[in-house]
Amino acid sequence: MGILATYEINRTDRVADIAAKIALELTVGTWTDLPHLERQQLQSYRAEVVSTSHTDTTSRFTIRYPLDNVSSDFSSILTTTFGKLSLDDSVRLLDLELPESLSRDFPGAKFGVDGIREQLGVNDRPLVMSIFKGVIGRDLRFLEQQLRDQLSGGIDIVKDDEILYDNPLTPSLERARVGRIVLDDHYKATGKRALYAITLSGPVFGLRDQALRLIEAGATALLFNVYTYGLDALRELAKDPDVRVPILAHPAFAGALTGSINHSLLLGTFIRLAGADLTLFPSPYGSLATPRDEALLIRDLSAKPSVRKPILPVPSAGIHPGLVEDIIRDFGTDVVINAGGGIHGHPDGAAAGARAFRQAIDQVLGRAGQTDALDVALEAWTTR
Ligand code: 1AE
Repeated sequence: MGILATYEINRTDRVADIAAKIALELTVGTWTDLPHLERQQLQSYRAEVVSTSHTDTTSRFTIRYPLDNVSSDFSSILTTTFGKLSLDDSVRLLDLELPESLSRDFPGAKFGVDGIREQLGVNDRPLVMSIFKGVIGRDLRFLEQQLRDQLSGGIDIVKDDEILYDNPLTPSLERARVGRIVLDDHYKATGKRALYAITLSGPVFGLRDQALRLIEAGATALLFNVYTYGLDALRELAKDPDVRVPILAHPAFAGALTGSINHSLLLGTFIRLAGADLTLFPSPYGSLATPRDEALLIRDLSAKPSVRKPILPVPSAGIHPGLVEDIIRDFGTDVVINAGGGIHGHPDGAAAGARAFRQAIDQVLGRAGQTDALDVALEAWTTR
């Protein structure tokens, strides 16, 4: 029992000594001997090195931290395991494992893969998500039309851009209200359910109230910039029984941490522990690429058997219909294909952009169907 943290350092000599020193420092809190420290006192609190290994140039070691050293939240767990240590450029945090005894405080996603699929009534293909684009400086009427266009092309989930907060031209509560009308109209006309994730923003202590106001006003999902608010903010929202809509975790700002924490830990393990239903991350294909092995690890960590529900990986950024084959090959069908520019930049408009993605999925899954919108997209984005 305890928390297991695995680190990497850029050296291969004296690894056992260094690991033991780190374990002691992160128990005692300082670098030097303390006259008042007693062997007895440390016995049940002392972190211990459980393994070390090395390659030609780097070493790894795992330290187990007693549960008694932390409280049941990200803040204390991350401070104990990688607080001051994160400021040492030569050390990288690779992995963190919490014992199942903490699952009451880290219950994970409310909906997960099955819950989202059930809400959307889609079980046999990847989901398609699109992102509002170019909405800053435009009013609600513009936003409403963009939403209608995206849905009419067959989108399952529409999300706000992460840079669209509460603002005078398109206030979040109005987006929730208008969005719900559009989603309901779409359902009446097509029998197809869809979700619209609204950016949850504003003062940190008011997030819960704001989430409840948005849901009351009609929000069917929330987009949350988790690394600007903190993992515990997401965990509290996801755990809250009154926040009864799926939460999409956006990776904004996570890149500020990837210098010393792996992408897969930040955007896979932590996000699933914190309770998001979808985790967005840069795909391994675009210019903003996540290293391929790390992106595939996020896929595996999202689905890994656990007491927590599996969540949906959302490889994003620079996605266009020509990449659908790669995405399905690498991520399978329990994935969300997410595009902003790849929808709105379609030469025939957003509805055609959405249709192109649905047509690409049908083609890759070997289903017959039209390819008119797809052909135009491929011409635009794969032959340049
Ligand atoms: C990594 C998240 C991607 C995202 O939020 C976003 O807005 C992508 O936009 P496009 O698809 O690259 O235009």
